[in-house]
Amino acid sequence: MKLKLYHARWSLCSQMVRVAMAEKGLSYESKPIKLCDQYPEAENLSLEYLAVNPKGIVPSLEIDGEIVTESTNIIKRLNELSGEIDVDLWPDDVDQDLLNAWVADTTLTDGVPLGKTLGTAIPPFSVILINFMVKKYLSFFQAIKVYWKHPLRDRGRFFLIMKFFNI
Ligand SMILES: N[C@@H](CCC(=O)N[C@@H](CS)C(=O)NCC(=O)O)C(=O)O
Repeated sequence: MKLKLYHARWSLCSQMVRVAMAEKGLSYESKPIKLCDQYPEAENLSLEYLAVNPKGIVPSLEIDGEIVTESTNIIKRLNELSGEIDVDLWPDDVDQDLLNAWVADTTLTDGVPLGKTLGTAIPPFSVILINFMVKKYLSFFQAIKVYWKHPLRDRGRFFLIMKFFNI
């Protein structure tokens, strides 16, 4: 079985998946993606990466050619695979509605307003770091490009605002 993980070093969502893979003892090909908030290359907005994940976000996992996106989906899917370590990351002997609700509450979920759940309360803290990176590493033109190209319109707007203001 061939696993390829598209991820970014500072990304918490990527980190969740990296931890899950380490816990299962699964080895994988690592494909670091230079995110548009820090790198002018903005690899997450490249045509090549958008073909993998049309939202232009990480992580994404390729399992023998099949693409799985969204950290929680990825972890659920990873649990079906056998690695070197026999561990159950998504137990089915517990109330699934409760488990799903708990996971939804602690995950960064698109469409949920920031601060509404525990998971969406985390980004406002990392905003300071992202704001710093955007100001330091993105030129004016790159910030405009991100604004135009980002498939998640809110994020494109957010990065552009960060270039000029402190949030
Ligand atoms: N709900 C998604 C969120 C993924 C996400 O927002 N990833 C961030 C890094 S933590 C990202 O790709 N940011 C780059 C961008 O928005 O341009 C998941 O859990 O996988």
